[in-house]
Amino acid sequence: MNSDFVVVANRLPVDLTTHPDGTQEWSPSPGGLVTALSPVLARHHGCWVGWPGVPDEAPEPFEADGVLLHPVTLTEEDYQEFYEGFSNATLWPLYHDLIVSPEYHRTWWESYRNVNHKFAQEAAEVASEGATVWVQDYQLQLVPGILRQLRPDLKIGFFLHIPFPSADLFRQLPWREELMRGLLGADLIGFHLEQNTENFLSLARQVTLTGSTIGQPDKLRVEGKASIREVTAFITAPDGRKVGVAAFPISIDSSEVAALAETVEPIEAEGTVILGVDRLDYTKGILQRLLAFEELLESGAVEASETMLIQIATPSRERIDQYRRTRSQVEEAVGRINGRFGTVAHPVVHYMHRSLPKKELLSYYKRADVMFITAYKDGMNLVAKEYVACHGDGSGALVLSEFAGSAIELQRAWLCNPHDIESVKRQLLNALTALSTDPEDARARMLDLHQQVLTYDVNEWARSFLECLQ
Ligand code: ADQ
Repeated sequence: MNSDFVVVANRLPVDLTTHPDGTQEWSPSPGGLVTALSPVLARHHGCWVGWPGVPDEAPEPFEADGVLLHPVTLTEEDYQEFYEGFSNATLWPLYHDLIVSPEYHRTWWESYRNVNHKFAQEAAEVASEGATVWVQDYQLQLVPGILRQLRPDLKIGFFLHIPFPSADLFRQLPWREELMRGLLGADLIGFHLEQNTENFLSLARQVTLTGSTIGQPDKLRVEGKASIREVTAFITAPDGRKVGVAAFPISIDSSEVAALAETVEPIEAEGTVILGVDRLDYTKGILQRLLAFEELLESGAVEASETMLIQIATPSRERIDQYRRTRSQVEEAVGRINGRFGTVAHPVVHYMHRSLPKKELLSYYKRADVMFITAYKDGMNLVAKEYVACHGDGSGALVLSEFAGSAIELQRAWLCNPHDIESVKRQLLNALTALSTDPEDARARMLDLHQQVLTYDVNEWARSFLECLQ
């Protein structure tokens, strides 16, 4: 069956469960993106093209919650070179402003190109004549260009979920022209922020694509400037098409999260609760957060017997060296801080290295007096929005890195610079102090943030992108 609306993403929204008797079953794994796109997928006989998450598995296309799921098979080698290698050890650090050094390997790039071909071919097969195809994220930046060649009839959108770096950084990439050409296969390219969009436009002004036929030889024509949820900037692609570029800040299904939060009890905990929730990734600044907390305990500004920091860290990309290193640094710091300030009855840091069911996560958000987010760099950071969505009563406080995309919208959070430990300590203390000495101000801040998150939800994100694409 062919579809009028196709989503292409690295992962299919499914998990493979193995039962005790050895039988296996695919079950839907709902996330923000699925929630946002489900209504559109349902309306248009939609199809989701993606990798099911297990190397060398080749399940037949199947239906889940009314959406046709079309698996792309990745071999173990693809997984290592395309996913762990080029996507997560080259592009991820490059796009997050070199928090660690990107590795450039020609074999990884070849694998990235091959896998992008696979995805594009599968999408070309399932899309009906004139269909809309929405390609997601940094793992698939060549797909728009390949798909355009295979199927010039399609309307193609691309959205990047991570930051787009400054042109100076991007220009390091040995394969920058081909990657740029891949992206320019889309009709509309979306980023979270105006800043990401400006970075991309500035790059387009600099980069030379061999074989270009417009304007000055080999130079791209760039018009207009970045804007949010409307397209006022265009790049003329080498084949003469105008490609729209704009910012569409992603969000969560805010009213659903708020409603679900109403149904859960906050976790039971004594004293003041400070909470961190992240994938265990070096971009999230978890170690820096622990160090700031440790210094506050040391100086006596925060009282160990009355405070706890709960850090929930989802295991992530565990075979990549930098991730292993980050994990051991975090765990060492947790051990040291508890060794110095904890008691048997009260470990001052509670650390969980696992993923929690959504409802359970919400019970932590609800209880937390302060949500503590110190990412060095983050495309958006949905955790900040989830926390705010759970505090419609005005309780709680948000300490947020100014380098998280969400800081642009959540200006009334206690914004900190994670590279400056004094700034992190100061804003955590300011948040704690406001809760006890100026609760009215703290409440007004949280209600403002809540209003913002409820107004611009993930449905608004999908609607505005798709409307612009049409
Ligand atoms: P991530 O880097 O994964 O996403 P984030 O936006 O915070 O970062 O989303 C994480 C999601 O995972 C949240 O929905 C959160 O609830 C969930 N999560 C985190 N820890 C969990 C745990 N222990 N148990 C269960 N769930 C947990 C990338 C980009 C971001 C961008 C998003 C969306 O890096 O910058 O905001 O995509 O575009």
